[in-house]
Amino acid sequence: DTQNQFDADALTLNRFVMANTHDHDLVILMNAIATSCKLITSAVQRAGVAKLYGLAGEVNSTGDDQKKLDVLSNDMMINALVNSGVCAVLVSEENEEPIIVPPGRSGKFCVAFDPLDGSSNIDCNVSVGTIFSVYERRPGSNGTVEDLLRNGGSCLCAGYVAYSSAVEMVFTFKGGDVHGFCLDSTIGEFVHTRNKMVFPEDGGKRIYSANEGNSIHWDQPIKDAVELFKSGEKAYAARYVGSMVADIHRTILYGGIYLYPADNKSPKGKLRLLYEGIPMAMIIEQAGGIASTGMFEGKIQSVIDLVPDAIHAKCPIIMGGKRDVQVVYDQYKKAG
Ligand code: AHM
Ligand code: MG
Repeated sequence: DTQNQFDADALTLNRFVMANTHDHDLVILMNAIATSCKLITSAVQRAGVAKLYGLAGEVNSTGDDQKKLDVLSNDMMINALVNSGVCAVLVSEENEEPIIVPPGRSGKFCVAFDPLDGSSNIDCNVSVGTIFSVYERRPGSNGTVEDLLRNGGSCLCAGYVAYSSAVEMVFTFKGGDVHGFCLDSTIGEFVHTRNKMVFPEDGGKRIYSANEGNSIHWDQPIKDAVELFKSGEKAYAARYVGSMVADIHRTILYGGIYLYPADNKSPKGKLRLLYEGIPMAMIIEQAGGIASTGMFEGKIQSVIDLVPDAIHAKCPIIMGGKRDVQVVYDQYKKAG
């Protein structure tokens, strides 16, 4: 059997988006996002030779401003999105304030993103990622942050890109299936490689993923759940990259659970609701998993239902397959 390496009918991301929406502006938007992710790929892969490591704001020996990779990635995304002509408001992890696109170039979409997530991994070439979520302006609005401060049910589509041993985008439209696209560097396109991604039926590999260095600060139910994972008949493996995109990607593909819970130092956890929690929750749930913040006042709270009260609001995260998230819920129920 010879393998044909050339697909005369490649399903590129662009073609996939065109086939699945009648909205031409959304095709333009996704094209701009894909282009910025290709630029970020180039910057990540050339970071060493291009001297992109280190702190922003430093001046290098030749007197040029050194740009930290995450600042550069942010500029790449903002420039692509502003000039796409289809965006009204941008919220980036890197910008304290929202970016309101000037009227001449303004369009109907509002995009929240973390251009290069996993900051602690950037300078040692460990996997990093981009996360994004897309909303539409509310009727009558010219584009304000209020268009983004809505629950995840208003999110039109969401995705992440893992810059890793391969570069892969995982993307979903609201209510749709989850699809994977690998960047084929020989043609410079994201090509469809995973159809309808779903959590392993039986829960998959027994893996828990959390920064256990924080465990003394965790709530008792989280401590108990992790203890159960470790002491059960089939002990769980610990896997934690420290880049949300990489940890979530593995969790969907192999199974398991990812936690960045609230603790007594950070009552809302660490991760940001708008451009980390909601897009990942949408992807996880549409792949058949559960994305929760935990249990409050006897009720299970899902990430998707939360309304951010500020663009950089945080939320606790407990995401994964049903088998494993249920273990956490059970500990909350026990604790009452
Ligand atoms: P960042 O936005 O500063 O990169 O922080 C987000 C990252 C996530 O990718 C990751 O899951 C988490 O922070 C890791 O945090 P910690 O280093 O506390 O374990
Ligand atoms: Mg981040």
